[in-house]
Amino acid sequence: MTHDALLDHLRDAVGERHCLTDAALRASHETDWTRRFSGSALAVVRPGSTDEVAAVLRACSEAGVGVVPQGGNTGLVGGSVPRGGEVVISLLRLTELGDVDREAGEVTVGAGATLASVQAAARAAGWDVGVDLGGRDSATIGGMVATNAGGVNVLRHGPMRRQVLGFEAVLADGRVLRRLPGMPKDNTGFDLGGLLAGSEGTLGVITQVRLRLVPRLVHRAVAVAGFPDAAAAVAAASQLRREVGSVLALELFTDDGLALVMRHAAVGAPFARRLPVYVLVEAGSDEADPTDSLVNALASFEVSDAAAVATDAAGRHRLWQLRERHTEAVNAEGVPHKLDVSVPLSRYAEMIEQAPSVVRGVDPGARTICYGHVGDGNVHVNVLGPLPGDESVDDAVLGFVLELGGSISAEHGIGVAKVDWLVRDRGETAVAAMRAIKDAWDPANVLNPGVLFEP
Ligand code: FAD
Ligand code: 2HG
Ligand code: ZN
Repeated sequence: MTHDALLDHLRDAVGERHCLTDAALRASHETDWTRRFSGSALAVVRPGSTDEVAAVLRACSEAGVGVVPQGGNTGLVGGSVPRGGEVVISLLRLTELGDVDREAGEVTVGAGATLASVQAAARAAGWDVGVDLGGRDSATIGGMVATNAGGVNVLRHGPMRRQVLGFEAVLADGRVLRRLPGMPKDNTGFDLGGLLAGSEGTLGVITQVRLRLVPRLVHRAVAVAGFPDAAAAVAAASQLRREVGSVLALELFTDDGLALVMRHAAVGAPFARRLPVYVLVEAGSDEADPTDSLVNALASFEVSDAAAVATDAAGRHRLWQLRERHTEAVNAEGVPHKLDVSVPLSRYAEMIEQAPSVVRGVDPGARTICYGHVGDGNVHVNVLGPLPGDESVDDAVLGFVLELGGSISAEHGIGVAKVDWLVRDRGETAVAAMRAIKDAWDPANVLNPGVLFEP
């Protein structure tokens, strides 16, 4: 099939208005959030139903043209944008929110619904979504399942895969896999929803998700405390986890990152004294107020004058901004190399302290800013300076992570950014097993070619 014939099929499938070929209209779909990854698409299509998604996939399969699924385009490993010549299938019109099942604590949502919209619906019904992350206003549930997103509450509720009870997805050849609503107990062979979680658009296009919800918390308290070094901060985080039973989030950032956030996000310091490393902790409960146990635990830290606690919504939000706005503050300084990794907790402080010198070892002029979810052993190493295509700092940091016994991707996935590293982390046999699944589900490699595996 020629490209012109394919475009005719795509217009028939989704309607002329939703098949974008004009360069200006395609542009926002062709560059990722970091601006490190971009490519041009043959077209961007915006189907409005599962049937239209299926028609798009059938046409692209027949034409032998690759398809890049895209939700909110907040992914940080380059998997949501074209490499050159593919059709981008944007799921942003699939925003339907089903009624929240108040008894079961479950809801079925369209893949294009944003996390914030689902949180609002769940909260209005006395429930909440188990995963929360800074990109909530744009990140979609489909994208979050596809990347198995983690975020700030993994400690309590696990990543996105754990929230999936049921799903609907379209395979590369247009066939529809559906297991809706899905049951909390469903031992009927392979967990296909679990397999789609973390498949990064390479196995199927997710069109609906049945989510398990978690109880909405009535009492919440947030604190930020400063420490003289990463080892003291990690030790304090462990202590908070042991002593404050209702810990929901444990985050870490450094004074370099705080300075960036204060510069770009117009947020004030949490307290007068500046220290090299900070821990943000949130505790939450639907029964008892956790403030006292949090304050008691903080009082035992050596640097007890460098702590701020907030219980009201505005104060909690202010403290959270210090951590959440790192991503945009880093972006405001340049095009970052983002290395989302995890290491055993016993090596976490070493990772935070050593990452800048590992980077300087290959690029003396580069700047390194580290922050992350210390409760999960997850560090976000952000490097500013190297050109987007220069992978030397990526290689140095990821090599160091493997030496520490960690994982080269904690929560953002592999995308196109870490394809070369997948086999070094998981080994030949595991990657061959993944490849066999990919070949069985998508033998012509239509779905997201170049993501997870070499094209
Ligand atoms: P996209 O970026 O559009 O796509 C991501 C991947 O999923 C791509 O490979 C794409 O092809 C695939 N995909 C998208 N939709 C579908 C679908 N319907 N079916 C099949 N495949 C699909 N991530 C975390 O894990 N934790 C965080 O704390 C976190 N915080 C963030 C904060 C900010 C400010 C930003 C910008 C990003 C953050 N992220 C975080 C990364 C990002 O938000 C997540 O990866 C999110 O899951 C991506 O959702 P999305 O809808 O934007 O997907
Ligand atoms: C976060 O935890 C996100 O803020 C983004 O996962 C991480 O900016 C990053 O590198
Ligand atoms: Zn993160």
